[in-house]
Amino acid sequence: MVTLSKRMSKALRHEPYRLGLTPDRAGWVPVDDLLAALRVGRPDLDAVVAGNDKQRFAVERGPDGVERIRANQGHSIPVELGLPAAEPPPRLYHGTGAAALDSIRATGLHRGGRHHVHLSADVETARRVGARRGGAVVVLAVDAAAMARAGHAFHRSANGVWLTDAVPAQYLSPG
Ligand code: HQG
Repeated sequence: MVTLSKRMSKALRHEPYRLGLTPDRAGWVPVDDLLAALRVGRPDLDAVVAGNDKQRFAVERGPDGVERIRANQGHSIPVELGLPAAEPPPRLYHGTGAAALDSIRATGLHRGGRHHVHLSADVETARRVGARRGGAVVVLAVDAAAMARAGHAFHRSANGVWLTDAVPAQYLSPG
């Protein structure tokens, strides 16, 4: 299941074109197209969508009646997720590797290859995100209330990840 989840993430977020998939502007592809491209059966796909620890995928019936699927966040291909701006909780968290700390302190958080900087609502989740790469983890607190007051926009993905364009260094402190 983890392997299939990773293949689905890659197909829907990063490399649809290599698999012959053409997501629409909002990142949706027909479920049947994804099944064919990945050569998997519907029960396996449904199990990943339902069982995924992070609710990474959304399945729905499109306006044309065709069932479609997209990743809830994390794309590197251009997509308009259409998420409304949302008021963030006063504090958000970002987990990262200790090696990145000096650079982050100097220049703030950048979105890298993704569309947004990803922030977590709680320390525990942030720690897990930071631990993905192995090595020492640092959790930073983000003064989201001050950022919002200063006009930075926040969005909340369907699976509860907080997204923003960048976090200037002045809003960061040890978590
Ligand atoms: C770091 C996973 C140096 C940043 C997770 C991070 C998340 C800097 C890395 C989602 C920097 C980017 C996103 C700076 C940022 N100097 N390093 N100025 N600014 N960084 O993977 O937040 O499994 O693109 O700290 O659960 O780690 O894909 O972002 O370490 O929600 O669903 O640059 O990915 O979700 O790495 O993770 P990433 P992330 P999925």
